[in-house]
Amino acid sequence: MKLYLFHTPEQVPDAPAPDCAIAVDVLRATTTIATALHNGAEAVQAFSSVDQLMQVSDAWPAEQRIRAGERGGSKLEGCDLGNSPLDCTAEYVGGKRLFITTTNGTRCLERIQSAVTVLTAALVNRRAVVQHLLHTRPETVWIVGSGWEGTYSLEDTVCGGAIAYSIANQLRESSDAHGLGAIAGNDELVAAVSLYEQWRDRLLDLMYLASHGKRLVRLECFDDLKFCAQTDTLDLVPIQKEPGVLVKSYSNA
Ligand code: 3SL
Repeated sequence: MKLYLFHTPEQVPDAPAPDCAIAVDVLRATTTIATALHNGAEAVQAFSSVDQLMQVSDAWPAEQRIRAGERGGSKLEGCDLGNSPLDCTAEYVGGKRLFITTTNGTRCLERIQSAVTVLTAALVNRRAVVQHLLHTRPETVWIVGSGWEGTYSLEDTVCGGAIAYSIANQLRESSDAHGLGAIAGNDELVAAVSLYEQWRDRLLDLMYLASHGKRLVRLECFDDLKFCAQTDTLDLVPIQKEPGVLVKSYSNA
């Protein structure tokens, strides 16, 4: 298994699609997706375009759909929700399909949707994603940060580092490989592991340091930052079942 980290969807090469590609948007799209599926949403359908989301969701029974839309951190008019994972309670999303569009996260998903397997990861479901990778052993894995409009983001990189750190440790422990040296596909991945090692006990502090964290602080999303900074709290893996549609899988499925 070789892991490659790309900081933004723009950095993803035009190479043949990998066996597995993972979209990461810790603040907040992939945390929201994991939370909605954990709390019983039937599926999450992601769109980069608002118009397309409205068009497709219009064809869905109104009582079985929720529209979540965010741009620049704020809720879009005409949507039921913005992009706060805290709004995705079991009472609200249970049994429903969440149609979602966000500034960067859903665009990132679209960029990698032709990979053989497509997953989403956040800090909250890091362990489940790691277990899924160790169980399925894809040969090539791309971990793709959503960033912010083409630029690097600390929170996505630290999550990629957290995934790689855990895989390297577990392979080392079971002595069927040699840790990071055996799995690192590019320099970005090694740097991401160092970032995680430095901040692993202060992830909430890192969220506050991150430029998008500061944007969310300006919008007073303090509880969201706290929720998104938690590690290994949700035991599920969002997996693409058809382009743009994610359903719940578990780590050993
Ligand atoms: O960029 C995105 O896709 C969003 O997750 C941004 S926000 O956290 O909802 O502001």
